[in-house]
Amino acid sequence: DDGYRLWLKYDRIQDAGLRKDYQKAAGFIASSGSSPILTTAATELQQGLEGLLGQKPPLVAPGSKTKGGILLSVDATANVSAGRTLGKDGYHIGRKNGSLVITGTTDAGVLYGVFALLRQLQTRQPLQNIDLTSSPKIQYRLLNHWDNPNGTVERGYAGSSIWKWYELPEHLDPRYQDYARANASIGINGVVINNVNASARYLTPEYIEKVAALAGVMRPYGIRVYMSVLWAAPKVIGGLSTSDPLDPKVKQWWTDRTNEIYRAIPDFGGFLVKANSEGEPGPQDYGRDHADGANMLADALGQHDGLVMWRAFVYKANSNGDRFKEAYQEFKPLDGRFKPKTLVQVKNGPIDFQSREPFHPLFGAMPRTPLVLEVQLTQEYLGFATHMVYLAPMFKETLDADTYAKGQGSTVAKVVDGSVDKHSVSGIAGVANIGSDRNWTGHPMGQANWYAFGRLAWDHTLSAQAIAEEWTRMSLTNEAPAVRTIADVLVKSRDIYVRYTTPLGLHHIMGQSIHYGPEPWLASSARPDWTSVYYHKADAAGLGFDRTAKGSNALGLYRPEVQQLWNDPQTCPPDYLLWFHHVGWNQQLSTGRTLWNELCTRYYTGVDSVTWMQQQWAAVQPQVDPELHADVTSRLQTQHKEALWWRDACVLYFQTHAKQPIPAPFAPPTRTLDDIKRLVMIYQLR
Ligand code: BDP
Repeated sequence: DDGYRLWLKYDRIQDAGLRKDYQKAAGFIASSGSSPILTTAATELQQGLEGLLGQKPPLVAPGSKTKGGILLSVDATANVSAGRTLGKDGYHIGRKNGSLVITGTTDAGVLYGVFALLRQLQTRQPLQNIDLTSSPKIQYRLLNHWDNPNGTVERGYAGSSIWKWYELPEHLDPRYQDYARANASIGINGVVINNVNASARYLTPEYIEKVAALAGVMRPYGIRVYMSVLWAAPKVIGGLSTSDPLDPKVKQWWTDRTNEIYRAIPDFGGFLVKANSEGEPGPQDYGRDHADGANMLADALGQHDGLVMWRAFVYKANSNGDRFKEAYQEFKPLDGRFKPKTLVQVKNGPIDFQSREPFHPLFGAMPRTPLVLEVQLTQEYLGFATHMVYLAPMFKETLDADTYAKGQGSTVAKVVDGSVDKHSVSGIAGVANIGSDRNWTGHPMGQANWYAFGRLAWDHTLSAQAIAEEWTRMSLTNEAPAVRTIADVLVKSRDIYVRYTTPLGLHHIMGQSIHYGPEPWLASSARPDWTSVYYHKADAAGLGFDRTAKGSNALGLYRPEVQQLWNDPQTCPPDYLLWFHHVGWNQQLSTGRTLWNELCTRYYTGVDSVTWMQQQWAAVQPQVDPELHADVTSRLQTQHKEALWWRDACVLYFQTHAKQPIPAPFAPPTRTLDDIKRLVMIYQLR
């Protein structure tokens, strides 16, 4: 198994009895319509069932048969029962007159219902009394590709881009369709095709035609395409002397471009913008603000059914404050200024996709603006495609965090799904971990992160554990003990990664620029907030960034209830401790150990836990495809080697400040800090 088929393997069900039961329920497929999406739904169902059951149910005309088959129907007003209404794109799967009926409120709802039914079979669930209702909690569920026109992928670790721009629009790689299927199967309904550090190319007629060709592949799967746009495009390709959003010529240019896009792609999704961030141009270059820029684009979209997603990932050049606070300071005052259909896209945490961050303080702070939650599936700071890190627990940590914006229970999830502030649009974005590698994600287990993102975008109340089990059953094995073992490893993997890299709330101490491996000693860079010492603040007294009122007071950006959670070093959960406090080396923590001892304990047990992961993985070898199993085994070896690298680098470096021995029972590293610095240097040679 080379992993290409992802979680849509549809291998024949081995249990003959079960297969018979399913076959009885799937004698034929009748669809009430023939729109492109409904056609996809029927074909997907037919193909999936053929694989799983070994026989292909015929497609029959509606009404020609009633018993023992599967009926697909659209009913915009479908109400399942009192209190269980279906939302837009929702579905119900039930039984009626001896057949299974999949009802969607839209064509896409039927397609999602089809994949849900297939999932039941793939995970071996009974169909007798099936009565399943589900509607997406978030409306726009998007992948963000950081793909460049030359085929490279920013922060991509799974080969190059899947988009072959030079071959488009004439040649359509069959892979595009497989990509669309995979997304539709987990409810993803939008794709931003290019890097936020955007090229102006996509706005030219030549590239619009190419994007339109991709949109044509996505459309029958209920997926719309979006573009990241370069703010300076009017100057770069439009021949204008300015890109000032209030300049009439600039407005006209964007309006014309937008109309041109909609002529080619009538269901175009809209624009994603990174502006005045990390050197990208933006409205501030002309003395305007983010709202001026976003609103101008919203005007350009006019009557078209499209969105503007404006990113809040900003931190000013030469700021000498705390980077943690910058997006908040720039965006909070703009709340209420954004036009309808303009959303602000906010990363899960205030710094940048670290392995653990407190939730971004903008969540709950901009009640008049719909906020898109942006998470990262590509493991930029989490070991690329070599470390096994299942991200659902991390996404859940953010989604379940309580902002207290409208009292207790105002979780980030409810801010994002619009229920806290009664927004009618809602969105979530995952920065894709997909590339041209045969198995799509490099690390075979990285597929679980793509899968989990889609499932949580659809329903953020699902548990990380349940998603891990479901994915494992669909992708690796259906044997219960092995499923339990693998899901257990997955669910614990993120905490393990945190332990051997950045325990206790340490953050941003990784290799400069490359963001791989440890570099806690990094003290000079183009900006102070690109160094490590800026974030860990190790000195003779202790470790950690004081963000209380005595320090940067970033904590003050949160509601009092949240502040209370993190304000006191004695009661602050250890996982967040060094995010908010500078703690003495000998200070006793709630764990009963001193900071120094706890730090060492976490680094050492983190590495031991990777050994445990290796053992667990070895134990499921009989149940997993040999090629796939061997692939993960080898990656776990690298992970173990690099966990040791992280551990030794960090304990040896922090020891130069703490000036204490490695506590028993742990054995001090056998290599020196200089040995490790050399390793890091090798990875940074050009
Ligand atoms: C950082 C990445 C950088 C991205 C940036 C962003 O290092 O490559 O361009 O985020 O999100 O994490 O814009």
